[in-house]
Amino acid sequence: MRIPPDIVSLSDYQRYFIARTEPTVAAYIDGYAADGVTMRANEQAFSRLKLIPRPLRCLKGATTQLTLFGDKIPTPILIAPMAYHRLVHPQGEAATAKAAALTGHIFSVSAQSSLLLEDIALEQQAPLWFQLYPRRRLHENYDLIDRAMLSGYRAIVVTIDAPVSGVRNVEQRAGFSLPADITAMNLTRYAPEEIKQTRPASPIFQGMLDETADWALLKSLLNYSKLPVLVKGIAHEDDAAQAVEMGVAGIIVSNHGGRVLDSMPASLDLLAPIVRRVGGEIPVLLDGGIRRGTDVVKALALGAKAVMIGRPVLHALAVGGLQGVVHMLTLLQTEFEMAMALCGCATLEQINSQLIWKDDGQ
Ligand code: FNR
Ligand code: LAC
Repeated sequence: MRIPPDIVSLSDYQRYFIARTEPTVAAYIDGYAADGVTMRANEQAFSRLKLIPRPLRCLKGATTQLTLFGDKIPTPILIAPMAYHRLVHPQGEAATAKAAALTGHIFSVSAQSSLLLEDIALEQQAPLWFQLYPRRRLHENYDLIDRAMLSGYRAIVVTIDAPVSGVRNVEQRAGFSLPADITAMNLTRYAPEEIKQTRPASPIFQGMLDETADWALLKSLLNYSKLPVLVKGIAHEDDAAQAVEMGVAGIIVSNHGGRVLDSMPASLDLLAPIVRRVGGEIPVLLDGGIRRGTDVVKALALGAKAVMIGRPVLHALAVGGLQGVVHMLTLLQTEFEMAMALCGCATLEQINSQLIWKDDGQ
């Protein structure tokens, strides 16, 4: 696939994605819950913060390298778990994994990937994490953890913020439904999760929520997994503290890209209290609205150890396949390195809250 020469930033990929993608699929991927209050807040939070650079510092030997759970990784920018990459490209997650391998980015594969987690892992060099939506039947969670471990995945991400999907009006208006040839391949071997609907007028409270994940289930997964377990979707500092007490290896501060509870604050705004409370004990990651290298600097300045990017990965996969994802990741990494250099930071440790402009006039 030829990449259009006027794609020079992540938003350019979004522009081409919207122009070229079937509208129902674009509605699913770029969609949000309800009115998009949270999704917009994610991006606005980044543009609201301003950076105050510190030139003339020594930049010799500058690097973006970090160590996460014992693995040395070249960049703090990770690929967030997203369902069904084959919606936008026939090679789906296999292409994304190859792009991750080529560029050294960790790729977090979704439980709802459109290829088997085992097949995605065949793109060996990619450092992979596996994301799990907790399932009602405990043994199925254990089976998924075993499968991920046997396939060489390095960590498990348990996503806790979506016991039900959000109010997906954008998808509904567009009439999105999953095409017949795309399924959550990892999950087809398990019996469908039955929804007991005892009172038709109340489908959510009387049916779907009877056996959703709770702290006890999280504890079971932590006891079972030999891989580090991160929890994705923590928003409150008390929950962060409880998760750390239980033994999670990391926390991903996230509002699911504004796709679940509309009216949540920007994920960037949720970050600082959580970092203050538990940042010294475990790595705290952040996702939601990262589109520029300066956004990565801002997230790290407020205490994130690393960040994840979501939609731009699917935009690039749709527009340019494997090369598109490599190109997009390279654009963001280059912007990040430029921003670090311009701010006077030679290492990730040097990115701190002193870089954030305190606008006393406001
Ligand atoms: C997601 N996200 C998501 N999260 C997760 O834990 N499991 C999943 O299967 C999915 N699926 C998914 C599909 C699509 C199409 C999108 C856009 C997102 C949420 C994702 O991991 C991440 O939290 C957000 O996408 C981050 O926000 P940005 O970067 O998209 O603004
Ligand atoms: C989504 C689900 C798959 O956000 O997490 O679409």
